[in-house]
Amino acid sequence: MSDSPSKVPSPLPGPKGDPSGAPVGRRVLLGMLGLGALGVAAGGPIQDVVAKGVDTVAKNDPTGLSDLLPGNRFRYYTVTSNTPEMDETTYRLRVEGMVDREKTYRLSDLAALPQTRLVQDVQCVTGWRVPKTPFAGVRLSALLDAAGVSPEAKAIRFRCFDGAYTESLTLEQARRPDVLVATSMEDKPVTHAHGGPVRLYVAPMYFYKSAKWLSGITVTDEVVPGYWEERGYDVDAWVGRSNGRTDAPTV
Ligand SMILES: Nc1nc2c(c(=O)[nH]1)N[C@H]1C(S)=C(S)[C@@H](COP(=O)(O)O)O[C@H]1N2
Ligand SMILES: [Mo]
Repeated sequence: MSDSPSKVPSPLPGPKGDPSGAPVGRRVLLGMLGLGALGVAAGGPIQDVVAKGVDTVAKNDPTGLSDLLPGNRFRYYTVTSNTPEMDETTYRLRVEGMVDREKTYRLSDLAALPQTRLVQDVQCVTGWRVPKTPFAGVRLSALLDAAGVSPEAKAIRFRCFDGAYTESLTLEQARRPDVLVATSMEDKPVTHAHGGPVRLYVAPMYFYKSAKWLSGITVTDEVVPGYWEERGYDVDAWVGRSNGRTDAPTV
């Protein structure tokens, strides 16, 4: 069962709580656990401490830092305790809302569409960055065009099969050529941990916009703030131009 998001206490005082503009909760907690210097610590002699710290974080940090593998460049985030696994036979992506033609895609349908590959840095809002990460898949704009978006539509709401996470984009943002419905990450199928088989990839924005385990794309007439956006992060999450950190260490 998924944790209900309403039961998760809000970890973030929001930007107004910190004059530097950086979200506070997770950063302070990581600092207390000595995880701030993790880029240095991972793989080093204090691995055990780090592992214990991660365990503590996983239990006490509702921001959902669930796993952090030394040697792996990514940190894994989830706001739920478990998420079902989906594959070729079970996975479905629903496109609906203010469109002429609602449609349900299987993985094979997505694979049959024109593919786009992008290589840019991944940047998490809490200050870690993974340089030059390839993502590939179908442009979100292609799925919107296929659906025929209503002229009154203004925004997109994304749903995830973890049952809890949501995200949002304006229609204009969603139509950018660097926004993908991604089926590949680091030139391999997106793994379950990274939100596979299909995740959103919003290249110009902080990584929280890139919803994992994507299951629904609803065209709406207004932006509905997503999971982290209800908890203090900017809806317009442009890297370097919103309330995330820009002084990110590389991990
Ligand atoms: N469904 C879902 N998508 C999500 C999240 C999440 O908790 N659940 N976390 C977001 C955040 S804050 C980040 S940094 C990235 C992490 O992606 P990764 O686990 O592949 O590193 O996923 C984003 N998408
Ligand atoms: Mo993040």
